[in-house]
Amino acid sequence: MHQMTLYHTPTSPFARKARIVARERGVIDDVTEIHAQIRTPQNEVLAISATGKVPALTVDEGPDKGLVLVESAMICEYLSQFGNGPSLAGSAPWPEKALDGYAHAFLDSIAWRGRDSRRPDGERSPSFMALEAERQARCLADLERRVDELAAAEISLGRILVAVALDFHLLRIAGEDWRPAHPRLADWHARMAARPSFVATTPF
Ligand SMILES: N[C@@H](CCC(=O)N[C@@H](CS)C(=O)NCC(=O)O)C(=O)O
Repeated sequence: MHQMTLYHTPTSPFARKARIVARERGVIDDVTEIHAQIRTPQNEVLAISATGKVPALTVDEGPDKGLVLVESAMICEYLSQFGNGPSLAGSAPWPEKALDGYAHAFLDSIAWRGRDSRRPDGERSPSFMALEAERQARCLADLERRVDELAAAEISLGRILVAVALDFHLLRIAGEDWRPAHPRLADWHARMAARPSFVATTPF
């Protein structure tokens, strides 16, 4: 018995990755999900981790009782020990790890740009946002070229994060739908987004 609590917000893409892994591995019934009030004094994560960040996972029963994990990669690796289905652990072969790292860099860029664009007037940095927009355009073009590689396996940690990042781009980068200019990537993304684990955690 491994009873766990997973702190998240419905829009956090990093937390969504962990929530999808819990579902794909079939361990979601052992996980209580808590919607945390991040960036407020009421943030529930502060009671278990000084980082205050989501995702955060506590192990409430079993041999690791008392363990507190932050960072989505670590949490996915922990969750992947349990359940069944394709391995979604960080100990995947190097090409899989490479895709996961790439997707993290792509997603970080979207998160930073999205955050900057929502700052009040006078606190935004147009040059920073332009640099991140260029990075995202390069990654989108690159991913469009790499669709055969993405489609070669049904699911993996890296593929989950690429698809989550593409969804997050649609959510946070208002007025820039990447799909028409990247039709093969859009088809692959639509198939990923239709998986029950994605539907159950959609931020839209
Ligand atoms: N590298 C971390 C990123 C986590 C992260 O940035 N989470 C954001 C939400 S998307 C957060 O909790 N922010 C709260 C804060 O900045 O106080 C991971 O992969 O888990």
